[in-house]
Amino acid sequence: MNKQAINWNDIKDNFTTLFWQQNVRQFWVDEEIPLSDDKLTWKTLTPEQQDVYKKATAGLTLLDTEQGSVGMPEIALKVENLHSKAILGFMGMMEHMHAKSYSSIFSTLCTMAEIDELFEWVKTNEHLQSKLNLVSSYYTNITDNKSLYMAMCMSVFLESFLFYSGFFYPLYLAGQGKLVASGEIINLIIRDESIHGVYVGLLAQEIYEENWEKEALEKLLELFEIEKKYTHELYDQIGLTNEVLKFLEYNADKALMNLGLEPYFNVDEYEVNGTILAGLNTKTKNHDFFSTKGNGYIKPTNIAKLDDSDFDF
Ligand code: MN3
Ligand code: MN3
Repeated sequence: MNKQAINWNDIKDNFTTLFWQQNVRQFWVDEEIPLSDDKLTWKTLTPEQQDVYKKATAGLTLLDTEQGSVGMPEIALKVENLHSKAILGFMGMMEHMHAKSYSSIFSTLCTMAEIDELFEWVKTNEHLQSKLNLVSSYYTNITDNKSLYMAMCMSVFLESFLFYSGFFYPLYLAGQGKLVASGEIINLIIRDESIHGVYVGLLAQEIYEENWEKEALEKLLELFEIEKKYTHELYDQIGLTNEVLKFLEYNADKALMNLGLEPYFNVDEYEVNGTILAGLNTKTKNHDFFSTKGNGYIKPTNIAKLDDSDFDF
């Protein structure tokens, strides 16, 4: 079959350009966020608090590694639209930036021995490995539209739901003025994941056929069972497990909504820990995730303000 070149002068939908531009505007590099100020705060944390922080971000490193190396490339390979492939490729590149940025945090806060130990923990943690294996089994078995849809659902579950057990603690501390530089990186990552979840969710909705939502919800609940165990393992030692689980339910609903599906847990915003929501509500800071970059990170491009109505297609 003859190969088709991508033609950016012939775009047939009304969201490709918007998502391409927004992804490019949000581009950031970990080396541009100075982290050394966090060292002082780090020393004031208890060993348990440090343990949770390290494991939460190390777990995120594993998920981003897989999303950049397998998830985004596999989905990009299987979608037909050339512009979608381009956008997914850009997003996959950012996954590698995310994974790399956690290593910048580690090298600021931890010794080399601690870092080695942490990556060994990731490799051997049962719950972390089993949730990732479940997600990844869908990435590597795309054979038709249904399996492509399910792979997209898993991608949205990963980015809009599963990441948040890891984001919780950095947001929680940043909300109290602790480790704010690392928190800034987390905020930049969350802003990326937000747009990724919305975009892959839209691609999934384009190929959706009736009754596929049943299997999607089943998988979400299966992931939630693993996530509960993971959350207990991490957060029991600092007594935050129930708040993390509530936050996970809240984000699981967001993931379902990104896929155009009904929310399942129906968690109201006020049930979520206020410090976390303050950390998430990027509008209270210098950046909202669809317009500029983070505090102190403004690149002089032609930045246009977007609002929710830009995403009604
Ligand atoms: Mn990522
Ligand atoms: Mn992502």
